[in-house]
Amino acid sequence: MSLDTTTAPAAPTSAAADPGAARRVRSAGHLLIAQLEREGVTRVYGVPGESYLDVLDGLHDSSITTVVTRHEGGAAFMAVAEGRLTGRPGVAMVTRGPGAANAFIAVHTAWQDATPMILFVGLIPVPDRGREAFQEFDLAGWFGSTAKHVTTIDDPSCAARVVSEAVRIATSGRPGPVVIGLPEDLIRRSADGAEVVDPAAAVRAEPGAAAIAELGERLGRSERPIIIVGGEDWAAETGRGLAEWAARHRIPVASDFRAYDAVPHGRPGAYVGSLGYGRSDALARLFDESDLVVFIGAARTDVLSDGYTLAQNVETVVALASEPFGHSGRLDQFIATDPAAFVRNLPAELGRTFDARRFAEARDAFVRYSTPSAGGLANDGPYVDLTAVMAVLREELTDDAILTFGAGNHAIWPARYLEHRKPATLVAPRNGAMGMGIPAAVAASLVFPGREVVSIAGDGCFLMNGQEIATAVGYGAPLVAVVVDNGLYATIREHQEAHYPGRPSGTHLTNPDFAVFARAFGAYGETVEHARDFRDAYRRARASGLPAVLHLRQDPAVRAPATDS
Ligand SMILES: Cc1ncc(C[n+]2csc(CCOP(=O)(O)OP(=O)(O)O)c2C)c(N)n1
Ligand SMILES: [Mg+2]
Repeated sequence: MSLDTTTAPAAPTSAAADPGAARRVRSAGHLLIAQLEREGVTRVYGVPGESYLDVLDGLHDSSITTVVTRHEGGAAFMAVAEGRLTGRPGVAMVTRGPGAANAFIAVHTAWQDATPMILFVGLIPVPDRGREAFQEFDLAGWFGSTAKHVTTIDDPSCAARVVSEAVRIATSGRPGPVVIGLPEDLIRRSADGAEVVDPAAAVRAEPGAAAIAELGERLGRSERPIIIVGGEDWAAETGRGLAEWAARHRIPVASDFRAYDAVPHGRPGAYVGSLGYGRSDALARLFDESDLVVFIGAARTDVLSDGYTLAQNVETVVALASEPFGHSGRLDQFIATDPAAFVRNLPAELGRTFDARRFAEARDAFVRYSTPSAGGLANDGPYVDLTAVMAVLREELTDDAILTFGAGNHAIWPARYLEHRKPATLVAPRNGAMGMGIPAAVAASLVFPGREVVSIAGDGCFLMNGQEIATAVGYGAPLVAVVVDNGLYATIREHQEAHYPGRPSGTHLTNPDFAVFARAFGAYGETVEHARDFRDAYRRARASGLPAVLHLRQDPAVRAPATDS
């Protein structure tokens, strides 16, 4: 244990001589780490700073693994990914102004995506506050509108309580990020004998019988209901249970943007696709023409409703663990519940079924839309057909393979064509943050060693945090990154072509050789020239046991497959 002898009481020479000594002299920084251990945290991600040395010192003798990353954006995205995959807050640690600024993108992601995370930020010493001290910044001013809670440990004896409350706040109700400031001088001080506290359980909301009865009445009156799922907390039995219930009653189940893994895509066959960017026209119509929408863990946001246009005035029930944040348009009933409790409380039988033809057509449309053509496997040209690659990946991926991506057109292919059979198999930012895919894949691989982890990355997205391949190599995280190199920020180029035809501006990229780049990090790197070579390349990448990058050149003229044609 390290002590700041200027601030901690002098320790007796032998703990045996004074058994209470170890307790009394524990610093706030060390107590904070002990509380994280008590909360079950096994891993933290971070870039060090001199502002939180005592916390780093506390990690030295702890059971917690410190994953040292190359950029705070990488660290904080890894924490978000861990939160998404486990339902427990992922933890990141960064230094003051510059470090906090780098981590900001992931806090915004956790905020908009409702994902539990805790960000610790080293701060300047208390006496220096308000003096434009080196790297000083306003923690609450920066994060106040983008976190569920922002606080600073200003009393060393409160360190454990603050950490425990952060876990509860991050996981209860609508999950989200909590930011905790650590003044450099304060965390070195003695915690004054304060001890770890019992971990606080997340608070869960159960739907009342009256709410379920009212929902039953609404379903009784409805002819064309649809269920839309989203958010966190979809355990396997919850997703499967809902899908089976919906299939029995012939109610189609769609998902929110990037919540594709909430219910199984295959049997029992209730899933009809995802709304949001890349959605099919058939699904948008089904949603718009429904007469009752039941949201579970989701709300009618702009992304899900094509910019506040779809199904705005349809009878609507929202079942959510907290207030219907971001909901637009009509709202007839709000049920405070997490998805598991909601599904558990559904009446086993409604005593009726809905239009079997509507249900079957919606399902057929989904199957058609989500089945990739393997035709591109025959192509000989200089570019790789990504749809054919998806056809191969669909066959290669195991049931519990974890898929990650950031943002860009390349993400439309896996979203459309790759199946999710189990929950917690997708990490992708609902706030559209580029640069999440690679750190998310690193975290996924560390949290679930042995599981297959694949990231589909654009050439733009990959190099926003692609340096975390070094972290993957350093910690042994054998993810496979498929880099789609089209020499463009193609998503934005596509918008330009629509709104400013013939005037491309600021959307081209000059790329490295991504396979060589990977090898320079000690990872496996290979360029795949043709789609038909992808399967073997993928198997070689997996067999290498290393983090791997497969580099694919995509025709820059190809646009995202986001139409029903
Ligand atoms: C951090 C961040 N910066 C900028 C954007 C705006 N943006 C959205 S998609 C995109 C282009 C993505 O390029 P790439 O990863 O190469 O994918 P492509 O569209 O070419 O498939 C940009 C710049 C964003 N969503 N996130
Ligand atoms: Mg690109």
